[in-house]
Amino acid sequence: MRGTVPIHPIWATHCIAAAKGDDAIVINEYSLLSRFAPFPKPRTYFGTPQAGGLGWGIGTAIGAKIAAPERLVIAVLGDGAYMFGNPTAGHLVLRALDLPVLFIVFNNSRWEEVERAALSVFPKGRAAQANRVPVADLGPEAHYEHMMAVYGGHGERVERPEDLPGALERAIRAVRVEKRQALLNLIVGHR
Ligand SMILES: Cc1ncc(C[n+]2csc(CCOP(=O)(O)OP(=O)(O)O)c2C)c(N)n1
Repeated sequence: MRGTVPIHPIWATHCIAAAKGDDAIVINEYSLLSRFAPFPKPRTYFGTPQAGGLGWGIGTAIGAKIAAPERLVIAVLGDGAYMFGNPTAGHLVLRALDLPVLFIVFNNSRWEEVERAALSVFPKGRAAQANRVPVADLGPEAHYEHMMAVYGGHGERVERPEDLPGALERAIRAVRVEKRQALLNLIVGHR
């Protein structure tokens, strides 16, 4: 997994688990593969509730940071989940309150979950014959790291798996030491 390009979500999960520390609060809207990330301390991991519609993650991360401003809060989001979470408002609020959160966007330029559902129901349908599945396609690829230029944060795009540990270290330093929000735009492949 560690050499796979685009970055494999298992490698990304492994690197996040290694970098976050035991006390961090992780808000996971789908993309972190939690079976590959141990959470030894209670109340450090929050996944999407059954009632949650897409877009739950950003607001939840803001709430967690307000509740525990001294803790590192990491929001792991798919690009679809990020987009649905009203990111411009979310980043603005964090900046206004001076509460930095680390956002890690697993950017596969698609709603993979929707793609998977369509193909499982219609394995020989039109979607299966398309290079890019209609309705699930979020391309062309977006440069979400630039959102941080708008809101005074630290943004990086990560394409190579070997660059991820260093990028996580820099982003966590930006949040913890510089007190700036941060966003890593990880270009990832299929789960
Ligand atoms: C309000 C709302 N609309 C649609 C859905 C259906 N839905 C479930 S997962 C998903 C796509 C998530 O995309 P992304 O966050 O990019 O993760 P990926 O599936 O690509 O890993 C969608 C649209 C939903 N859960 N809630």
